Amino acid sequence: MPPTETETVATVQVVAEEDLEQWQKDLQRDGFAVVKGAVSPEAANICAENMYSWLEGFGLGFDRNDPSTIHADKLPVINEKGMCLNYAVSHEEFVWRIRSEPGVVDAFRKVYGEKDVIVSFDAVNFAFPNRTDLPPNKPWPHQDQNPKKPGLRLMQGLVNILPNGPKDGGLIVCKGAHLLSEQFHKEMSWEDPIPAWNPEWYGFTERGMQWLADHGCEWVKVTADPGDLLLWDSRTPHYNLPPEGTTPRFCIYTCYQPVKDVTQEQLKKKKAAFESWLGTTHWPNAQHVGSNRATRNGKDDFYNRSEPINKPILDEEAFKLTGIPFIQPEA
Ligand SMILES: O=C(O)CCC(=O)C(=O)O
Ligand SMILES: [Fe+2]
Repeated sequence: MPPTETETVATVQVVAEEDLEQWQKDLQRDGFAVVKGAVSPEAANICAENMYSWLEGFGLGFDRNDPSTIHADKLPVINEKGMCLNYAVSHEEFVWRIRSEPGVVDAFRKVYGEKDVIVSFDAVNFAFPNRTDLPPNKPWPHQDQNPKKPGLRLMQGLVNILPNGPKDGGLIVCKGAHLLSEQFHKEMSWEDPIPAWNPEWYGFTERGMQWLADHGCEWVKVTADPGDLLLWDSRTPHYNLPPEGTTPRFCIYTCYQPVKDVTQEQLKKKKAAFESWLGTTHWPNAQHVGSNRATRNGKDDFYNRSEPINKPILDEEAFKLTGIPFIQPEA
């Protein structure tokens, strides 16, 4: 079934300007922001250890202390963008721990002005430097929102896990372009779009990039410490850069949506995804549900698995983030 469109509408936050924290002001003005220390450095460090152990646990030969083992043959399938999408990784305990960190969830509650939010069952990023065994990670500027649906509809997020300086790869955003998004899509609608795999996606062409430059928008590589939460408006053009030094770039994608923007049908789809340990995109409303089948050299990966190795233990608050408790009993 192709991914469906979502029914969410723009969410307007009614908070007086003087009550906003600095990062909220940055987010409104620039289309991105960093919430420093949303997760403690200790918790980020535990997550890093778990992420390395998870990779080593495949028994394919990857060893965190031996950079020569950074090779596709010795790792689960990770694409050139650093994304690992299968193997039920979206539901590993280390991922859920980050997703349910109060500093992360509360930032989204503030953004939306809503207490009841649900989380995406998103991918994880393991980007290692010097990956000559993979195709190059060429720029892939895009927005994760249907260009025909203007307004703020989704805030995206990721928790940065390792030190991430200017040369360490990771998120790069087009500053302020979220505010020009509607104008951009009106003026560029004549152009043949890059085929979109999902209606909630739009790829910027060279002409689109020129438009952004002509309108004074600059691209900014976001830097962060372990435990920082990076937020960006889904209308903000963005992609990620490969790390150029010796430090890998690890992150956990964490996107939340107000429950009120999600239909009962979508919540039921979400429940089914949770019960089968499947992932979604950044959209928490499960407009697209993925699979746990990675392919290696064109065949199903022998190392595929359909359950997380360490299943998450969700308390009441964390379980609410699945959306399941918001499903109304049938009349
Ligand atoms: O890895 C990143 O920083 C960004 C990836 C991306 O495009 C996204 O999460 O929407
Ligand atoms: Fe994206």
